[in-house]
Amino acid sequence: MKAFIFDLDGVIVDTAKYHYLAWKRIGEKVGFSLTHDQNESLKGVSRKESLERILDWANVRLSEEEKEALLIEKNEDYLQQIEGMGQEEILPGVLDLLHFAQKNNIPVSLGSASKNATRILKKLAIDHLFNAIVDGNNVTASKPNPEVFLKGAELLKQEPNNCIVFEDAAAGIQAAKAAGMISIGMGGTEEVKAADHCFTSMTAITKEFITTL
Ligand code: B16
Ligand code: MG
Repeated sequence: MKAFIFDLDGVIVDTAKYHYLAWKRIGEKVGFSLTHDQNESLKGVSRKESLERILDWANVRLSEEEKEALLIEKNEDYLQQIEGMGQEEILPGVLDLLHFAQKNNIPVSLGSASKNATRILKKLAIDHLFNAIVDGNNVTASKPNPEVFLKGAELLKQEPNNCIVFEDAAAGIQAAKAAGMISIGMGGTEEVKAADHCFTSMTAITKEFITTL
C-alpha cells in the first residue's frame, strides 16, 4: 500500500491569495510592486527565503533586524487574514481523498513549508486525518530540497518510492523528484508540468487511478 504526502498551501487550501496580499504589502513598504508571476515563484518557498527573493527583486539591502521585523509583520498580516478560515475553504476533493486514505489504511503525512501548518489544519478540522505532520518548523532546508518529504516518509515508516506527493509548486515537485517519490502536480499550472501526473483538481483523481499507482 502506498503512502500519501500532502503539501498544504495550494493543495489542501488556497492560502496563496493571503500570502500574496501580505507579501504585496511588505513589498510596498520597501518601494516594490510584487507581480502575480513573482508571487507564483514564491509558492512552496519558506517565509525567510521569500523575503530574501523580494528584497533581491527590489534591489533593497536591509539589516538582519529590519528583515526580522518585516517577517513578523508579514506573518501577523497573514494570520489576521486566515483568522476566520474554516472547513468551507478546503479545496474540492481533498476531504474525499483523506477519508479514502483513512478507510483503506493508507498512511498520510503533511509536507509543507509553512510554519503555520498545524494551526491551519486545526482551523480546517482535519488535523486528526494525518498520521504525521512535517512543516516549516521541523526542517532546515526549504523545498526544492527533499528534506520535508523524506522526513514524512520516515515518520510514516515508508520507503520514499512508496510515497505519492501532492504538490502545487515547482519547488515542491522538484523536492518530490529529488526524494525519489511519485509526484502529482495539482492546479493545472505551468509550474507543475514536470510532475509524474497532473490534475486540475482533486475531484478529477479517481479511486481507480490511485489503485493503479
Ligand atoms: P509560512 P506549502 C508554503 O506552504 C507556501 O506555499 C509559501 O507561499 C509560504 O511562504 C511558505 O509555506 C511558508 O509559510 O509563512 O506560513 O511559514 O505550499 O509548502 O504548504
Ligand atoms: Mg503549496
